[in-house]
Order: sequence, then C-alpha cells, then structure tokens
Amino acid sequence: MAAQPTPADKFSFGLWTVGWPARDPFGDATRAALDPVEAVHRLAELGAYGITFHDDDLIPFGSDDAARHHHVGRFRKALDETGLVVPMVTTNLFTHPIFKDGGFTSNDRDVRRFALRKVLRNIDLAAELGARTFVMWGGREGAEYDVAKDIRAALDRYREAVNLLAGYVLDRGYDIRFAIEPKPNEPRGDILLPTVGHALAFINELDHPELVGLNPEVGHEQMAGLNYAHGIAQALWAGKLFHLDLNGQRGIKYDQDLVFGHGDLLNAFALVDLLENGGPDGGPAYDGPRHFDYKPSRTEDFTGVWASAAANMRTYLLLKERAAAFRADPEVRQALADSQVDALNEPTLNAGETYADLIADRSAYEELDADAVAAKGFGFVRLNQLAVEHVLGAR
Ligand code: GLT
Ligand code: MN
Ligand code: MN
Repeated sequence: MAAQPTPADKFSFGLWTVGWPARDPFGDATRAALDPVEAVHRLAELGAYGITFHDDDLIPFGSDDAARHHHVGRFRKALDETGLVVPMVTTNLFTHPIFKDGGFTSNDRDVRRFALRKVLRNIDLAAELGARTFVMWGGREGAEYDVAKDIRAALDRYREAVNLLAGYVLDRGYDIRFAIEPKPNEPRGDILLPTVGHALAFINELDHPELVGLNPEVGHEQMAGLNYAHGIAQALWAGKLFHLDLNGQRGIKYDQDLVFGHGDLLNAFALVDLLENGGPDGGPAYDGPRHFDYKPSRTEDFTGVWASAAANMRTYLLLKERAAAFRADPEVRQALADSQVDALNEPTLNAGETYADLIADRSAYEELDADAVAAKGFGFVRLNQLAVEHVLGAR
C-alpha cells in the first residue's frame, strides 16, 4: 500500500483547517482552540511539508506590535524546529464585522482602505516567512440583494485593489504571486468571481496578469455544479494554476470541506491523474503544494482531527498509486487508443493548410460518409470502467 507521506510529496495544510474549533451557524465549538505551534509539530510528524495561514489565525485581530512579534516568533521557532515551510499566506477579510459587506468591494470606502492596509501588512509577513503564493479568497465580496451592489463598480474596485497589491509586490521586489480562490456563494448569497472561469476572465483585465493566477478549491467548483478536474485542466492550459485547495464535497449544497476523496472519488482520481501524469511525457503537470483546505468534521475530537489530516494525504497517495497503475495497464493503453483520446492532440488542419484548402478538400465533406462515421462508437464506457476498477483496486 501507499508509502507514508514525506515532505517530498509537498503536502500542506491551512492552520484554520486542523485548528477549526468546529463552530457552525447552528452550534458552538466542539473542540478547544489549537495552538499553532502544536499544529506545526503534529503536521510535521504526519509527513506534511508546509503550513499556511490567515493573518488572524496566527496573530489575533487587534493584537499590538509586541503581541504580533511574540506570536510570529514562536511560530517561526516551531518552523525551524520541524523544517516545515510556509508556501502560502492569505488574509482574513471576512470574520470581523467590519467586513460584513466585503473588504475590497464593500460599499463603504473606509472599509476598502482598511482592507487594503490589512493585506499590505500581511504581504510583508508573507515575504518575511518566504511564502511564494498569496491567496485571495473573497468570501465576503458579494451580495444578497441585486439592487444593493453595483457589480461593475465592485469589479472596478476589486481590480483597483489587486492592481495596487501587485504594484506593491513589484516595488518591494517580493517573489510573490497572487492566487484568486473562486467560490459561488457562502457566506454571501452570491460571491464575486464565483468560478474558475469568472476569475480567469477577471485576471485578463489586470495591470499585471502575469502576477495573478488561481487557487481553485474542489468543493467550491462542485458547489457550482462544475467539474473540478476540468477547471484545473483549464487553469493549467491558461498557465494559471498557481496553487490549489484539495477537499471533498458531496453535491450542490453548503461548503462541506470534507477530507479529499470523501466526495466525488472518481473526479478526485481524474484530478490526481492529471496533476501527477498530465504533464509533458507523462510527468507531473503541477509542481506546487498539494494543499488541503478541509474541516475536520464537527463530530471529531483531536484524535479525529489528526486521523483526518493523515487521511487527506493517504488518499492522495493511494490515488496517485492507482493512477500510475491505470497508466501502466496495457488494456488501458489499448482502450485509450480505441477511444482516440490521444488523437485529439493532432491539429484539425494540416500544417500550413488554410480554410480555402479545407473547403477544397472534398474528402472532408462532400465525400465523407457521415452515417458511417457516426455509426462507430468511441468506447468511453469501457475505458471509464477500467478507471473504476483501478480505483477499486480490482486490477
Ligand atoms: C475559508 C474558506 C477557504 C479559503 C480560506 C482562505 S478561508 O476557510 O472557506 O476556502 O481557502 O482564505
Ligand atoms: Mn471550502
Ligand atoms: Mn479554500
């Protein structure tokens, strides 16, 4: 069975994941607060390589400079003791009541200026800790009421904010890129930049699109009824997969943040296959952190928290092993060929061929027996069954 996770696997966790005290809109916390220092040690013991955080996860909102220094200092010490790294940092623009109508896009200009200051300060901390990715999840950037938010103005302000932050990073010479995390709804009724596609289009309108990419989350795309593996493929195609949030979700409902693979397992298999085997020559298509953004269920005590953290990594490694077996299976190779999966890589026109040449090609149209071509099946079901059997360990 799959090897133990090691730092070479690049597994990382948000401090807010294992540290979630499990308070939900209907009930109080079921677990005590977790000391960030303990989180670092436990994750390192489990084989993770990285830990990520929001400013407020590490430094309680409103801390003075002395307290801030204290919190960062003991966290740094834990990192030094364990070798854990901080690949990504993000800012909390959603918990404090000041952000009830958003941060960058609040109707209240004072809030927008406050939000920018909070992020700028946190970018300095990210740089100080060596983070290369700065995630922006705009969970409060949105609305419940269509008449209460001018969406075009909100997008103008969103763009203004990201342009300012990109300019700051460039001026400071920080080696940091931004990754926008889409989500369709929750906590707002509707959130701006709700899907991978919306965020990609937004990035194209920025001053420095090269500095801004995506941090797509499994459950967030699935909450919109979308195919996560397809979203990741398009992000890769656009050169925009800067980071990713792995977890599990069962259908279109509230954001479940289950353990990776505890939702749509077949899509998780396709995802791992894409990440690990979808690159040139069948190598990895993505070399960034495999970041888990899950919430240990409210039913779990701390034993369950660490078991669920380990489960994320183990499931990923098992799927990686299964994907390798799938790719190596001669029957799969034949089925892929029969289904013409690779044939899609061949350009539709010949080198140098023009539309005039295509129009002149009678074999492409006038002489093509459309009914004969249509009569041939693609064999996709057989291919998918082979994938299912590999996932089940039946082959
Ligand atoms: C919050 C959200 C996550 C985001 C985090 C980053 S915060 O927990 O649900 O999806 O990735 O801001
Ligand atoms: Mn989520
Ligand atoms: Mn997330």
